[in-house]
Amino acid sequence: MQRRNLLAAMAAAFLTGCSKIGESAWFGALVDGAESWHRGLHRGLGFGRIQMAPEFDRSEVSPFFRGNGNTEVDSDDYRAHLANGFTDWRFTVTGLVDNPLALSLAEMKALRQRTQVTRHDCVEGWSAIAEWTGPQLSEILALAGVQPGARYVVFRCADSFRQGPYYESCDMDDALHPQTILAHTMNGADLPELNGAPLRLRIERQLGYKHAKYLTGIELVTSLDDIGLGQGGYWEDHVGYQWYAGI
Ligand SMILES: Nc1nc2c(c(=O)[nH]1)N[C@H]1C(S)=C(S)[C@@H](COP(=O)(O)O)O[C@H]1N2
Ligand SMILES: [Mo]
Repeated sequence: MQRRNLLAAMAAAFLTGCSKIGESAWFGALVDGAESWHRGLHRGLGFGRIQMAPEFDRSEVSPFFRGNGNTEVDSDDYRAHLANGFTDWRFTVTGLVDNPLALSLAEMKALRQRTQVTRHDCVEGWSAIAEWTGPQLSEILALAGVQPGARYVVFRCADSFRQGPYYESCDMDDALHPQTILAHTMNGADLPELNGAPLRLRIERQLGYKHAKYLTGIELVTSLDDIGLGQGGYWEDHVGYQWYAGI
């Protein structure tokens, strides 16, 4: 309905001339609507097939994978966990689930694992290929039993920037995608602090900032309105990055 109104408004605007584009209501609607168009188009192009991000050969792994954003976590709690190999660390699954979980790293590693060699693309203009291993997010969601009202997964992180802790979110389509994994292993070794120890999200059809590092847990929610400033992620809230960062 919204799209039909928009198309009608665009048609009307073209008929009457485009001299005042910036002032017209439909221009604002187009800009606001661009993100959902992107999501619809990105998903729609697959005609119902699951769209997989490209995977590479182990021989194509980049010799150096830089750290970006926070590359250390400035918290006593985190430093204590790092010092003892994350043995008492727990990954929590809360919100709209039948069975809230608190999984140890050993438990995460005991689940069925997926290994994938993928390219990370950062909006700041660099890319790197690495091999990632961890359970699929879908496996953890199945264990927890997602309740019908859940529409988004919110990813909570141990690190903070000036305005508060980093966080991210995705919808159920990306959450259940086969290449969406919680990686504890990078290029065959434990994930280093630089790249998000002990656990980071790999959400391969989206840009770098969606790949939350230093995970502490996830929350299943109906709406993102009450999470942070309501835009679904730290950079979305504070610098206006798009929530849907499909590539
Ligand atoms: N918790 C947390 N996750 C994060 C960030 C961060 O600063 N904190 N930076 C994001 C950005 S912008 C990118 S490009 C990648 C960088 O991952 P890397 O440090 O492994 O290169 O992590 C993303 N996830
Ligand atoms: Mo990034």
